Amino acid sequence: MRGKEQLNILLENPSLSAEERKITEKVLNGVRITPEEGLFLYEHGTLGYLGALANYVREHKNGDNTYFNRNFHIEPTNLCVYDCKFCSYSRLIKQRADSDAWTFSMDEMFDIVKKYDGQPVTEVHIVGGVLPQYDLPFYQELFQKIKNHRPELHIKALTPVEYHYIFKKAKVSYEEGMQLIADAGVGSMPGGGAEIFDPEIREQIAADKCTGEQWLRIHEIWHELGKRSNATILYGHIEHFRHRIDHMEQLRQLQDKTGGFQTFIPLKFRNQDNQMSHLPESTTVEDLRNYAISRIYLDNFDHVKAYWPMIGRQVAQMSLSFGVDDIDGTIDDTTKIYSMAGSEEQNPSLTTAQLVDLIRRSGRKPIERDTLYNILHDFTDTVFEEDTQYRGYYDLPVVQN
Ligand code: V47
Ligand code: SF4
Repeated sequence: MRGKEQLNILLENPSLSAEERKITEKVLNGVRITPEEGLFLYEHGTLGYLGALANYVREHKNGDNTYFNRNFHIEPTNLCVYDCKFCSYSRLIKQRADSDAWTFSMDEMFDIVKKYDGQPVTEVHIVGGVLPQYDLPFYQELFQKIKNHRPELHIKALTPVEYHYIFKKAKVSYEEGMQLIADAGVGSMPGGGAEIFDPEIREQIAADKCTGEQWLRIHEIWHELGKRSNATILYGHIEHFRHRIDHMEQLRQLQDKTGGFQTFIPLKFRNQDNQMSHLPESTTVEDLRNYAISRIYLDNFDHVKAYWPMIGRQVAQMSLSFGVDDIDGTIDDTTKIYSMAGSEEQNPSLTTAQLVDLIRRSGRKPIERDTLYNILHDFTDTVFEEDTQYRGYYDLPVVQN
């Protein structure tokens, strides 16, 4: 495998420092790195060095497989009772008359689901702002309606931010609430709302919503029900490297306990039209370094995802050489969170042919998965009739059969 050869070449390099050599040998032997070593990587790891380590881990776990799915989003509302400083998407309830505010009714959300009847999507991702009318009975009814209509569609819905709020309002415990949600048909939980667990940073950027501890507890209960979920980090704002390590350490420990996390999704802070717009965004080099360190640090996570509507399809493509093995889905222009925050992707939508092309032109294998990473189709040798408008950035020859 290329990754192993890269690491062996690295170890022959006489200019490798003693610390770099120690970490390289650990990674090669599948030994977990410590928080101090993680911090060393953030402070001293060059892009080339981190890429070699992360690519080894990626290929060891997933070979060249690069996963994607066919999905769409429903964002019930962009009004929110919370006021996260990084959020470009939400409007406070008092701004409900603004022309860019929306609140979908149950029927409107159900109409979005029906729009995909007969189309080969496998997942609906539901997440949005937090409002009192979207309470536990409302969501139970919505999920049941979707399941009755299309039982095989996987519902990936809501985060501990919403669950904490709706369970408190309904006066049910987290345990009771998560059971009710599972009974209503939710298949898995997306990774949002994690932001940064450190209480001091969290207080400054996302005061009032569920704490880091509560976020982790709700995932733990969900995993105990035999369900799977994702985890995110929001990085590149006021946090320091030590906060990123602390965040990943807490996830790594919970994963040791439950094994219920599937994917880690680093989310780059985007600075357009929010209360933290004065902060510069992280550079592409830092984004790639961050993907790589996440891949090296989270040795018990199977997958690392680059969410292309947030990072842009070019960097998503590059990230496949820095530990990433998943680039999310076709989306079909159904999410506004990142276009409103300044992403290069203003109307995020890729056809299956475009996604496949993007992955193949990075020299990897495009694999369609379902939400739980069951392989649905290997597109490595598929020739599409559709002429993809999109042209790859690494002009590797497209595999033909
Ligand atoms: O929790 C909001 C983030 C998250 C900004 O699980 C921002 O498969 C950067 O979690 N800059 C929601 N980030 C999205 C999310 C997600 C997305 C795709 C797939 C999955 C999955 C999960 O978006 C929020 C918050 O951390 N966010 N505003 C911003 N300005
Ligand atoms: Fe509300 Fe989520 Fe935006 Fe925070 S990030 S204000 S919880 S929509």
